[in-house]
Amino acid sequence: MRVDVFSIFPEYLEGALGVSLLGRAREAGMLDVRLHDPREFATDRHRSVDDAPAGGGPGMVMTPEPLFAAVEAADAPRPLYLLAASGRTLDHALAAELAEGDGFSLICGRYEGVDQRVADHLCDGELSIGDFVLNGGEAAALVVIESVARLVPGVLGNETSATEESFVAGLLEYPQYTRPAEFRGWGVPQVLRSGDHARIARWRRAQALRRTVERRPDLLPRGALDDADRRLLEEFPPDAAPPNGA
Ligand code: JEW
Repeated sequence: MRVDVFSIFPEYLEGALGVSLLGRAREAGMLDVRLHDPREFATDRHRSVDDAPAGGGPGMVMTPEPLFAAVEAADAPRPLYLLAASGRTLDHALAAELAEGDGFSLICGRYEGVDQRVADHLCDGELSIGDFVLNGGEAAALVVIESVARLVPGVLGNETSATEESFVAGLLEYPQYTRPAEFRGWGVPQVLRSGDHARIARWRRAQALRRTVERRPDLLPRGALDDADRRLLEEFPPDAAPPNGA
């Protein structure tokens, strides 16, 4: 998968893209991330990439010429998205859609934003990562790349985990525990130490269901819980007292 990113702060992205899952995927040749600095395509003697807003107002706006030139020189893969707080919000379905393709590209703005002609005549769409304002598109680009790359077959080390986890199943994750079996008096739930794998699977699904109902009911289509789900929630009531009475 090829991902081209356009940013005046390529070093901001390079660090994060070089480590852990993304770094390994790039080294293994599964992920071909190319960073492009539009400032290299600025033509004035100060290498400017911003100018005053047309019509007046505070701050600066990114100019279209260096961005168009950088995208055209790179022959950037499509779709090409502008990161913006006003874009379509990224979710699992969009990440999965992008992971199915051979690549995509991202433009990171800075300042008060990017000249509208970049969105209108260069990009295929605008992407947001949530309803909050960042100082620029770089942090959002990393979120998009990480969420997509881990769905690309062969990028994640553990092939099964991306399909079993939350949002794929449409539910929040069940709680995870590890050793020690007791930490400062707080135990690992007894069911997870029982060795009864069928019961563990039922407990985990009950936890995922209850968490989703309580924390993110918007994720559950109305009437999504069937009778089997309701029986599971009854089998594992919330805050059940430990069997040993501790
Ligand atoms: C985001 C790119 C470029 C994405 C998400 N937008 C905007 C804006 C900014 C400052 C003042 C006014 C408007 C900051 N900004 C960005 C913000 C992406 C840019 C400039 C972004 N939140 N924020 N999901």
